[in-house]
Amino acid sequence: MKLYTNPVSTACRPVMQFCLEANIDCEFIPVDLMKGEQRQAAYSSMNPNCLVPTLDDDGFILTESSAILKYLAEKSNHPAYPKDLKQRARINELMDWFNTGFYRDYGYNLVYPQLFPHHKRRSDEAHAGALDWGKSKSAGALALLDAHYFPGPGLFLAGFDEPTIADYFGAAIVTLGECIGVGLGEYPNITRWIEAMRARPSWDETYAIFENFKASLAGQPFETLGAVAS
Ligand SMILES: N[C@@H](CCC(=O)N[C@@H](CS)C(=O)NCC(=O)O)C(=O)O
Repeated sequence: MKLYTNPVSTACRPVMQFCLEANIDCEFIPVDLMKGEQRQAAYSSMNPNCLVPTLDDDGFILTESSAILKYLAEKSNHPAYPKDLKQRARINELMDWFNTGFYRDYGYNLVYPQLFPHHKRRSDEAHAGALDWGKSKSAGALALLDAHYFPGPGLFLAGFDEPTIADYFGAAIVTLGECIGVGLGEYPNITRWIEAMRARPSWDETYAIFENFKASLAGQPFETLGAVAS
């Protein structure tokens, strides 16, 4: 199998981390987003969205990180995507919550408009409005995540003892906020969870390039939220 990917990408890191931890035989093929390789015909013929990641499983092409994680976990019969109907439904619920709810407000209204010129809104007023929306909705969602989605006894989402694919997926989105200095100190359950995810054997390898990217942003005056963990 081949995964067309870029480790700076929030959508790619969960898939890469899961492949490494599940020992999935998958070659990572880098796609240079800065050079626009995602828009060149060789890539867009596989993924007409011109976005990473894309999986090629012996000619079966699959896009969308959430769908790729589910496919890989199912194909490898991995417990990170349990067979039990209700457990699986809970994991799907969490992945949808992150992907269609939290990420929209946090990524596309708070983090990305401050990092990438093509995400900046067209007027100062519209830009400030987006950031206000992003801050208020994201703060509400983080509080909800902290209060409701770690019922225990396990450290991971939905109370699992070991990470599921929802954890790989959600942790990449939550830690994206570190680029703009988001502090999670007021959310004890999220803080413990992110610490547990950072302690995973493949975290450092998966997140090394992202850490470099974060370091390159240090000292910039971002609009952010939250208290730094003490
Ligand atoms: N819903 C897609 C989102 C993929 C996505 O937005 N990828 C970004 C990187 S995080 C990308 O390829 N950006 C390149 C561009 O915008 O040209 C997924 O989960 O796979």
